[in-house]
Amino acid sequence: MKMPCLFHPEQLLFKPVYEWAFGDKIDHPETTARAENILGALRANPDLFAIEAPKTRPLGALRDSHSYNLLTLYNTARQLPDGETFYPSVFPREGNVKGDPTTLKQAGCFCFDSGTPLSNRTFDAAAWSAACAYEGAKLVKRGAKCVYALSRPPGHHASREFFGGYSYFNNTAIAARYLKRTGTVAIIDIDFHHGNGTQSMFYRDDRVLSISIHGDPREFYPFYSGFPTETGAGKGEGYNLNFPLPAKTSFAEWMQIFEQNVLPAVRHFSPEFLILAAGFDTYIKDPIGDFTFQTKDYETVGAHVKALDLPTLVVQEGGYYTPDLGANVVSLLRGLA
Ligand code: SP5
Ligand code: ZN
Repeated sequence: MKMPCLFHPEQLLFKPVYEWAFGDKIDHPETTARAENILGALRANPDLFAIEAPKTRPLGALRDSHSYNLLTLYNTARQLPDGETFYPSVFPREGNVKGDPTTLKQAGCFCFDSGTPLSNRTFDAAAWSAACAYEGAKLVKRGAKCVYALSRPPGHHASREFFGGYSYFNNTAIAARYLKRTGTVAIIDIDFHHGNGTQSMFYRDDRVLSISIHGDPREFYPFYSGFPTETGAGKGEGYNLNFPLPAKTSFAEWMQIFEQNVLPAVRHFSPEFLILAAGFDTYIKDPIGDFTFQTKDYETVGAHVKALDLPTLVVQEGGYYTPDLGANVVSLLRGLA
């Protein structure tokens, strides 16, 4: 049985070219080459992986998980000329500002950083990226053991009303929202960065256990969330877990937290479904992350996740050392297969 892998070519139409990082203009890390490198690595293993395109964009699910204003703003961006990008760079500090999502200049009302541009293709690429996770969730619900959604652009920083962190629609959260209709869901987010958007979407939810293991927010993006004190609220109290780790954390140190805290929490919750929000910016050569994983380590992670013996959807998140990204993805999926 080959592992289903989901990807749609229209995901490649959105091409951010640069971002402002602490005042410097840098090449944008979230390139189309990332997805192309992953596709190449999947195609090189035709005995293991079956690549298919999602058939439709899940417009209803996008509306269920995200605000009307956010969708309207992406629609407004479709008026941009080809090849042009808009970077929000002015953000309101007052919480009660009502932005106008039909005016691109007010995009800062719906965004939280200046590294996440809009273009006339943002909506289509991000909607197809979400479609991969959504159709992947459907396959898992229908009985697939493990499915990989090659979601790009990524999603785990996007909340109901805000985009940022290269994320427009929260692909992982959209899949979790679908799966939780028929059972409880655990999300393990292993991206280098805290999954702040995913956390916010299930913060008051006791049907979705949201766990993130990431670089300490005192030092790393997104800086203001991902602390261990954020444990959920209301009936969701206790269903959100954060494990921040210091710069230069080794795989052995990471694995110790994973085995002693993350996996036992999932086993205790005993969900019907598992979603692995899989970022590879923990890789030693990653230009943004600061951990020291090697390619073979992802296979070890995959094998430990497989041992949970849960129907599993893997959703692609970050990972910016493009030459080795596909190899790292295949390593993880080999462990899960
Ligand atoms: C999905 C995901 O992984 N999003 C990450 C967004 C991180 N954005 C902030 C990047 C800051 C770049 N700093 C460059 C430092 C180079 N040493
Ligand atoms: Zn990341």
